[in-house]
Amino acid sequence: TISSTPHFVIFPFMSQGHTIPLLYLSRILSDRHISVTIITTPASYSSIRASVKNDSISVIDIPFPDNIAGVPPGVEVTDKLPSMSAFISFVEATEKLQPAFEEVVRSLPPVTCIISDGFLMWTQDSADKLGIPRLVFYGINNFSMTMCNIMAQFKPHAAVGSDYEPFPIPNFPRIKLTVNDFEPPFSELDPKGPALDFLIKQQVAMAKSHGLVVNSFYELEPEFNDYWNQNYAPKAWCVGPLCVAKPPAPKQAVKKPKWIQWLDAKLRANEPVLYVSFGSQAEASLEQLNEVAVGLERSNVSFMWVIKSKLLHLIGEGFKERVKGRGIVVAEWVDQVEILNHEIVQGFLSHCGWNSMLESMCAGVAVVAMPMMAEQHLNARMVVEEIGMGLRVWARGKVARGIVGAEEVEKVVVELMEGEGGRRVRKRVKEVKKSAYDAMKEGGSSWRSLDSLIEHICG
Ligand code: BUP
Repeated sequence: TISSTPHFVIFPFMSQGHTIPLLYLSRILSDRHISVTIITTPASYSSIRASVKNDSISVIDIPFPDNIAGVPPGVEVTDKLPSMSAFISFVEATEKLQPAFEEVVRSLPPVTCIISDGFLMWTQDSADKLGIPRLVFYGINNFSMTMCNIMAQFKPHAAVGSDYEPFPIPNFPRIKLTVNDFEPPFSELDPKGPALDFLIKQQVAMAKSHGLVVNSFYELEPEFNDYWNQNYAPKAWCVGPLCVAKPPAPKQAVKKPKWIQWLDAKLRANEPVLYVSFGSQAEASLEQLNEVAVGLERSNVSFMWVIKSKLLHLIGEGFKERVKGRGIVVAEWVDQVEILNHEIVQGFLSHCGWNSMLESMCAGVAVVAMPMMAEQHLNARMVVEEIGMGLRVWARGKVARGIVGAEEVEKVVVELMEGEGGRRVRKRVKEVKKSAYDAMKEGGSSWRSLDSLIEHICG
């Protein structure tokens, strides 16, 4: 018997930045009367279960086979992405989940559609075998997604002789790119190796899928969404920013975390705060963290720096003492959306992970862009040059992958929090915030786009 309610299986990649937006999408689908089953691995099970508990969404975990191949010695064996250095081997290890994944999907009530992360490319093969359409979740914007595809397929940067020379891409809207806008493998003039092979495999799988679910909205980057849809397939559907679907914090007075209490005190003192975080994956060097610390110390602005606990020891006790009263360092997992939406937070020094950028615009908070890896350099160009909601720090000599000096951090942070440039981008980000919410509300562009995507799948 075929049930009349559509049933979507959602399979996120096992890292925070890839899982969080798909949990929001699951809620949105559930609100649209689609029944949702999330599939994950045991390490993520309880946090996913807890965050969707009120939404009648099922969660199923499938264990990794005992030995995960390729995890380097010294890295804790886990079925979550252990660290960026293990990325390729981890992605390959996920292929071992394929038989269990297929068994689970077969055991469920009839599945209308599988939405899985682009990194889990083998799920395309499963979908083909099971005769179920697959949509690929792309956690990045249209601009970065298009660029990564072009770089892998056509290597346009082979036409230039230096890292600073813009290379030609036929009909590509406006932004002129140089090799310096990329990380390996595309920072090599002749990219090759496992990272490139991985990207190409991902694209081959994507080309067989029924569509791309993009966490962005049309009004934010119309030319780039049009460029993709006119030149590439399958169709890219903009259904974001998904963070708008984050459930509101509980009304009952649960005790506020100490960092929120600290922000409350800053609000009472009317001292605007810069929020500083480089995300859950980026691994800044000791040298870079020191430059940031000195820059923040000299800037004299109030700040909250959320740092991964394993890096905490790199920041000396002396620093925390010297900035006492003005800045705090938090080495815990925080609710970033809650912090960004706190009235007193007026700037975000960020690594430009795309979720962070969307969350910042939805909170109306301007950014200081300090990209570190993956497609973050492209995101930085997007938010600073195209959207105009932030200022950028550059490494000394503007070299890619160089160290951003303390003097640069100090200068740009002060400009964002107190200067004319800061006033300009703060005004702009408020406008962007409005269009983001408009896109997500009933009848808005992302709302309609999701509607037609559901229609396209369910017929
Ligand atoms: Br750290 C941290 N709390 O303490 P990005 C992050 N986040 O809620 P990244 C917290 O993780 P990938 C914390 O709000 C965002 O939704 C944050 O995603 C949340 O960067 C997410 O910004 C981080 O895309 O992720 O961590 O580099 O590389 O996996 O895209």
